[in-house]
Amino acid sequence: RRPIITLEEHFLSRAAIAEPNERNQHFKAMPGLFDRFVELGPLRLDDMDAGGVTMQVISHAPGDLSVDGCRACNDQLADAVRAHPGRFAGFAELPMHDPEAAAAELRRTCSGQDNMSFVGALVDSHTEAGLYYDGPEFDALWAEAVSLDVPIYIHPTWPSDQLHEAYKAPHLPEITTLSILAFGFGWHSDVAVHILRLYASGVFDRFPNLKIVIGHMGEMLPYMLQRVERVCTPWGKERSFREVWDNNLWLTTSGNWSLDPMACLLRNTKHDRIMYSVDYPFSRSPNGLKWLEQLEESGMVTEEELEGIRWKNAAKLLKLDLN
Ligand code: GRE
Ligand code: ZN
Repeated sequence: RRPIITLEEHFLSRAAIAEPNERNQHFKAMPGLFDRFVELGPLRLDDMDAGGVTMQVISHAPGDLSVDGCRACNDQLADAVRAHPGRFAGFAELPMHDPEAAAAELRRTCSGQDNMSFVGALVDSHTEAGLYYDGPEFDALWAEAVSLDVPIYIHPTWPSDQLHEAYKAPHLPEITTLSILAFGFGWHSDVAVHILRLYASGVFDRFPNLKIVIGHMGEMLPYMLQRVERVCTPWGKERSFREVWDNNLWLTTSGNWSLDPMACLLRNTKHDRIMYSVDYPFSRSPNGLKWLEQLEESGMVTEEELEGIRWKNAAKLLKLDLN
């Protein structure tokens, strides 16, 4: 069978369950999710096998963890990666409310110390307090990522209190508000806005080799790319948004099983930037496989491009050797 690597695959750590965080309650309320979420063994491997997935790059779920919580979470994940070589790899969880500690944890998990060999980090799009990462205090983290040559995956997270307050519709049930504000739409556009903030703040001028990954077919940016390029020109950065798009950003398909956004992506994004991902356990590998088959049948990509999307682009970015 041809290989598949997926890289937006989540788990919920023992540390997260131990730290009081009301957002974990959202996960408990999702039917059939919790058992698969906390597990790093047979249920996950069965789903991978059913969907033809060779290797999952596993990361934590959204929700800020303390500095100690992140360490414990990463230690738990590292054990699972060591127990399943060739099937599991790891993205670190970082305490983004403390950028220096986040940089230190990236170094600990990705530099081969402590018997760990993570391939990057996946971080929430903002801290629980609503802080984005475009301030100079995050330069220490970007510098560390560049020096280790590992990507940082920016993943949606639950709306901050400010966002929730601004967008809530008081006449709608809370779950409806949340689905509009979070997984149905809002947290995707929030990641897109975050990328624009990083660009406008000159992060990619200061760190021209920084590698950022975003999921869900590019979090709406491909659809808006031409307008962003036009409107962002006066921001006066050394590099255009297009240069950043082509050189600093990678995209995954995570749980977005339609060929429509893919058609847009294939038209305006370099094909070696596109990487297949499932978004387990929120989405299941067999559903992703069906989508991959539709993509193949559609004739939208060549055989070689399909291999890139299935695993080669990820293997190159993450320096993964499947054998
Ligand atoms: C995701 O990771 O994409 C996700 C969550 C929580 C709910 C739905 C969802 O983290 O898609
Ligand atoms: Zn996800």
